[in-house]
Amino acid sequence: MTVNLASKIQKFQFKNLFLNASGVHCQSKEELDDLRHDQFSGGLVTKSATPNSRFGNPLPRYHSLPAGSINSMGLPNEGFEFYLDYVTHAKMQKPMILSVAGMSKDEDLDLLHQIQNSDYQGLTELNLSCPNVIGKPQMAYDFAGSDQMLKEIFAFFKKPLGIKLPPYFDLVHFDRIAEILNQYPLSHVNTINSIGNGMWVDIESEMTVLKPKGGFGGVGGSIALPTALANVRALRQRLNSSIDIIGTGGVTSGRDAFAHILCGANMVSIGTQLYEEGLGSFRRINKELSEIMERKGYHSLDDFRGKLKIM
Ligand code: OXC
Repeated sequence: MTVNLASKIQKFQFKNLFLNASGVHCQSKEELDDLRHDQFSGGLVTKSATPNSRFGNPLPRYHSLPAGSINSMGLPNEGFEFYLDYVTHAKMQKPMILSVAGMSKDEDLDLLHQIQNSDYQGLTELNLSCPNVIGKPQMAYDFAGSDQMLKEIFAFFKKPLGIKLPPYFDLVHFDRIAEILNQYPLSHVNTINSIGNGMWVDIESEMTVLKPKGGFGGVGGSIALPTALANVRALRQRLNSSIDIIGTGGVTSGRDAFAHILCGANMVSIGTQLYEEGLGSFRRINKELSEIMERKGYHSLDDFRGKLKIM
């Protein structure tokens, strides 16, 4: 039996459901080219672009944990023009998502104006949830502010636009954010960004493992899987069916990807595991997911997407 891992966001067809998580292996031209040519990833997401190139936070700013990672990169990137040019002109092997993150609401609006006025016709994703920029709160935790911002954005932005969300932890917050997002013609939400402002301590040196922000950083990898699954599930239950979901967080195997799809994910992205294992993770996780589907007699993702059973 052959299984089909094809999926889509709106009209954009991906030959399989796997993406890199924004931030991992997607900053330089070489990294983006690697992803574009990799036959086991379905699409790619760029590093979140800020108006100008940035070095990001001081090093060390990434640390592997026993079951995941903690980072405080601080949006190092080549600047908006570089990424807009890449996604507009690179010979397409697969659909690409342009991720953007201004340092303020005005910068977000300005970046989106530039995309609206450009030749780019693909998917854009506004990152409202980076936990690591000093002095910049995670916008998507400000419900009224996010609502107002989306209102201003959709007054002029007519291209496909999704947003990257932080994890929510209270059912009331799922209700609130979904109620806001459902008012707007979003192409998708990408959930979750790393779990913000965690801490890891090296007891020998009695020091934090990260330098920026006094050692606080975003937690990802296996540790984040239960939170990611809950966010995918809770949002799928609440969002309009017209809004697709990219499940991000804690995917290290085909089993984890299968769980994300059962919770309702249309696409699945791989962050910490891609960083730790490299591009080969796409091939392995593809194979593992296909084997699970074969064993269960599923031909396509639609056979089980969102069909999580409750005990
Ligand atoms: N989430 C982001 O949105 N950005 C990066 N890290 C993270 O966990 C970063 O650049 O800090």
